[in-house]
Amino acid sequence: MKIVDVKVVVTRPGRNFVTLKLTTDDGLTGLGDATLNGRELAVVSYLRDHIAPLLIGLDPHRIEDTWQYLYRGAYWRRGPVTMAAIAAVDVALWDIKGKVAGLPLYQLLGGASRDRLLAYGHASGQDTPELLDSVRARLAEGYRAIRIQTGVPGLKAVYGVHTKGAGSAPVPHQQARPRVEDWDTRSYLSHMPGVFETVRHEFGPELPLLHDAHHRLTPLQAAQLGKDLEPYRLFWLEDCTPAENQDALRLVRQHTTTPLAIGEVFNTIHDYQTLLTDQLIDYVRSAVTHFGGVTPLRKLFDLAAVHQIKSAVHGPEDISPVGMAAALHLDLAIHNFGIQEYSGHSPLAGEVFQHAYTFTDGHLHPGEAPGIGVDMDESLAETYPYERAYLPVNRLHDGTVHDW
Ligand code: GCO
Ligand code: MG
Repeated sequence: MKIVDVKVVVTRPGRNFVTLKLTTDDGLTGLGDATLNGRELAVVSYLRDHIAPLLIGLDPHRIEDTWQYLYRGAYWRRGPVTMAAIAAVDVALWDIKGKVAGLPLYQLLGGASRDRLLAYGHASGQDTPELLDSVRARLAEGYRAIRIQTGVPGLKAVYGVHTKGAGSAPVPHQQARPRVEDWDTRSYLSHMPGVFETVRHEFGPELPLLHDAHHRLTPLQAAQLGKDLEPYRLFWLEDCTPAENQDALRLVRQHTTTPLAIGEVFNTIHDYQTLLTDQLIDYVRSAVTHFGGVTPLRKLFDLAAVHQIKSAVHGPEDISPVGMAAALHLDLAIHNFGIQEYSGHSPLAGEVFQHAYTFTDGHLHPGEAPGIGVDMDESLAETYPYERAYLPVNRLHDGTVHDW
């Protein structure tokens, strides 16, 4: 079998997605997600200009070999653009292999290790009453685990928090120029424990609660927050410090028993090395889409398992249904599954990408369709052209740029 066609589709059914489609001489097709939110076209060029010419004529069954060929062959390794492009190829090849076998991808990865996958959803509010309403709404949708984010007194806009009165419609974070949000760590640190106290009081001790600090804290501030939140038994505190410095987590770890999750911006196993071998975290957050695909993420999860660390694949709306499907097959197959982030997608995205995976009673399942189980309606995709959309930036009150 040979790859005879390579196509990159950019579409915006509500938000931008980049999808790779490979076709074989047998007429089989495979899809891969290559969406890098806010920098989408860089990956499109990497795929169209530098990867597509290499794929024509290759045997699609040689997944590991193709991965190594693209990773090592480029000489310039790692980085989100490179790894998103390689991820799309890897997932498309797994999709084809599943279709040849007539099996869903999770069967090729060893078969199911569980019946269903616990998902967590997002609740947020400008203030605590609005947050409580949002938690109620997620519970009504079936979620059994919930990430809570809230506005902070004195701050105009905090990433991940919905606009007042907008129900579940997100703040338009992504605009033609980056939206400027504001930040003050002291106000945030003094506000959060009270928020968790109220949420625990309202919903009881059993509901798994998560929180994302989105890389905004120093190790000392993160250690303080982790300690202050201990009474509320978080499922995890996510991305408490900037991700580049693995050793930052050591200080946090030494001072708090709040579980720690990190890794959505990592793109190779090397970014995790100290975190895993020194057991400085509890959950790894990388997405199939940004980590070079199913092949390397499987290796990461296996190394994490040795250190009693679990999976928690990144699953915001900017991971397309193609990337989400690939994650769910891997989640189902590995032993050390922890939880899966899931916010769903807009109805428009659901029309462009029809998928076999399901969300029922707060749990996901990848479905039984061969391969990853996603079909793309290309003519519909063409009717939603790309629009430039930046993520926000954050500034302190004196104007200094800060992590958002
Ligand atoms: C999460 C994330 C996302 C990212 C987004 C950036 O935990 O879901 O932090 O909301 O910010 O994926 O594109
Ligand atoms: Mg996050």
